[in-house]
Amino acid sequence: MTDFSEWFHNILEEAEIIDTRYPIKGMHVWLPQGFKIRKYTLKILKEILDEDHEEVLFPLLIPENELAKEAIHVKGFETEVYWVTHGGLTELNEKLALRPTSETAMYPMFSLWVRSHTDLPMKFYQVVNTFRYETRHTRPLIRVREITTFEEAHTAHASREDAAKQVENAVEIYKTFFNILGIPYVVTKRPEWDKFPGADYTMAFDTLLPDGKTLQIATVHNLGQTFAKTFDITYETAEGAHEYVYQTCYGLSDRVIASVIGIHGDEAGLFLPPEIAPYQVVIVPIIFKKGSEEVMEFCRNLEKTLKSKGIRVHFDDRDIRAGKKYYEWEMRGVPLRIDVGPRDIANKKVVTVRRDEKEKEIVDFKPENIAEDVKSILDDVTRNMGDKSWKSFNNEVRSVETLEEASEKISKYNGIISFGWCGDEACGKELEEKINVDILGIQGEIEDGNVCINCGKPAKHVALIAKTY
Ligand code: PR8
Repeated sequence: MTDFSEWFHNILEEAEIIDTRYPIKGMHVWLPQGFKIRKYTLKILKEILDEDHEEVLFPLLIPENELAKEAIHVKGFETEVYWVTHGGLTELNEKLALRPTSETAMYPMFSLWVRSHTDLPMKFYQVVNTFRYETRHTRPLIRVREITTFEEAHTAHASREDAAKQVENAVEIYKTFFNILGIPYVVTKRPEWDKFPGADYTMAFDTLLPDGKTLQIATVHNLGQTFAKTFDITYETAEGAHEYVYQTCYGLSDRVIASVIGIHGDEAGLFLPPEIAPYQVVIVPIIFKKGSEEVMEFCRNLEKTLKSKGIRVHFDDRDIRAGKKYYEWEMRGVPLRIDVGPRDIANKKVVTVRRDEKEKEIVDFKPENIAEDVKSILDDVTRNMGDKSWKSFNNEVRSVETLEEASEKISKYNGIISFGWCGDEACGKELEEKINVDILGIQGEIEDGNVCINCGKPAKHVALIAKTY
């Protein structure tokens, strides 16, 4: 892929994922193909969250006085909020914000709902659209002004320890989710100056797009008691005392779909993990004049059999060249193709072609086994996609000993650089400026004896830097 940005825009259009021609900057239309990918992606995420969260749905509008209550939070979002000022011709008494995120919509209600320690923990999530007037360069699915697929979870707990545990749980939830999609990531604790407005600390997931720049694909925030104090969310302990709750929130967005597209795609186009592919299998008849009805009939039956076993399959019976069909389904990312010709039927075989391996494979055709055979190939495709993407991701994470080395590696390859850092804010910001990168965050403690690559003082953490989206 020579120019990722160009490739990405082309594929969104060619594979009919979204239409970017909507006449508002940063707002796009999901087309049927894209919408299906989005739907199946959300299905996976919801299944994981539903295990111990309740799904809810809050209003889109937030009164100005609620949004303004949490000073640090509102400061962080003040340049990004869209305002509703009129109802028809009437100017509203109070401006209403289009939610940029829903803390200030939800927490006044949490204050009404949380009563006793028996109400805790409380874990809610919603998938909604949020609006952020982004001033940086917008890009479809990557930096949008209407985030159409904003999954946000909000939890309340009785103790600091429980909230910290929930942060770890949420990190595990997102790991499970990204692993299913074969999206590789690093998890870091964001530096103080880059944490969520109002949070005690922020854990973030970053992946790498093919141009070597990182994309933040999910964040998990420990909110401590900041919002609980602002919105008066208290509970009665077993002993009858009244305490503020501890809170966390975590979320992700359309960027997940951008990552799936970017990470697995190639020169031939999209390559979708079977779990989220609108069609997991496409059947292509190879017909010559003679015996063509027999082939069509066989394909129809095969489609029926696979469908009845829950496989998303499509029989492409259009009267066009098979080669054209191959090209088109490959571009649309279908993970598995099955070709059927008269000779195959006679030999009780079908030909399978995986999107990740161009060689054909001859599979024995037994009607009672074929669905299982196909499922096992699809599972193998999923595994292979994850192995491949992690392997190339790991190759792009480089450890350095000096600032010069960091600078050289970044300008040569981009990617992620790991190094020893003292943890000091002024030093971190200086380093970012010197070599024009962002500190993603810290990954943990470092062995004694290491020094900070910027200031030379003892290093406290392993930190990561990258060029970021
Ligand atoms: C929260 N509150 O809001 P966060 N376009 C696409 N994706 C975006 C954009 C954008 N303009 N801005 C952010 N994201 C917390 C947690 C409720 C849930 C994605 O956190 O502001 C990023 O992947 O960090 C980000 O990690 C995620 O939304 C959550 O946004």
